[in-house]
Amino acid sequence: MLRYLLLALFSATFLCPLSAMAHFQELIPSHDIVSTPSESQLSLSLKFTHPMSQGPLMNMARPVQFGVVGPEGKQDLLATLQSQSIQGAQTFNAQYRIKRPGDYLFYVEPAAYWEPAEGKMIVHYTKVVVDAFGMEDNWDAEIGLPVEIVPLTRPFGLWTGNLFQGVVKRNGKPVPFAEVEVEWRNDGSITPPADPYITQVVHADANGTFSYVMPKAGWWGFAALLEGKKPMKNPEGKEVPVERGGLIWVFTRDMK
Ligand SMILES: [Cu+2]
Repeated sequence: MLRYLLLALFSATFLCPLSAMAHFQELIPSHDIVSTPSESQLSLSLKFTHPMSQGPLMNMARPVQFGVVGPEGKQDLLATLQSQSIQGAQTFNAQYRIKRPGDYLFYVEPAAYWEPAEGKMIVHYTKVVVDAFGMEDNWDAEIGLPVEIVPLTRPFGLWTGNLFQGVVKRNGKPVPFAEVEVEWRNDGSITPPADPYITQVVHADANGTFSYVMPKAGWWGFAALLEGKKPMKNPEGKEVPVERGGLIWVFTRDMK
């Protein structure tokens, strides 16, 4: 009996319902734009979840890389990660103080996640750009992640209804016709009328460029999903395919 209870609990916590298959690594800063010194103490939240469905959370092991590319160059911030358990899943938080004007590209390479429901390992290289004190000088920089979305649209200061465009790159080269999943980070105000509304899907064009108009205020996650060229071992030691995703998060505000 206990065994079944534990199994049920485990499934509820760590397996994903079929209607919420799109996993998104979240990397959400407390401010997307820093304009006053009081906003310069950022906190960043790292969760592996289903943003439009508001969960469930998947367990994150300690990330492989976490850092920022900013006016002082590249900084390793792995040691600043604080782990936190929410609904039985591990998540992370970090604090970062912005000291100089410029664009700060925060990024994470999470540990590979085993998704039994899809029979694959998942690695979502994720970034978010915070602009400080109006410098706007480096938002289109490439961090050099194995899969990365390079924004063509400046990824901050966006209105609701703006078009977001980016180029999907693998090892620095555009990926023609790459699939990009898009989700809005639901605050509870939207109930998707049917499953296809949970995750929007667009393809890049022949040059690897994709476009999406964001219809609501809040955080939008763009996930370019590529199949890794080499398999990876799952926790049982079996070779399985790897989903290598490149994600970027952008924030929109209503014009009012
Ligand atoms: Cu999931």
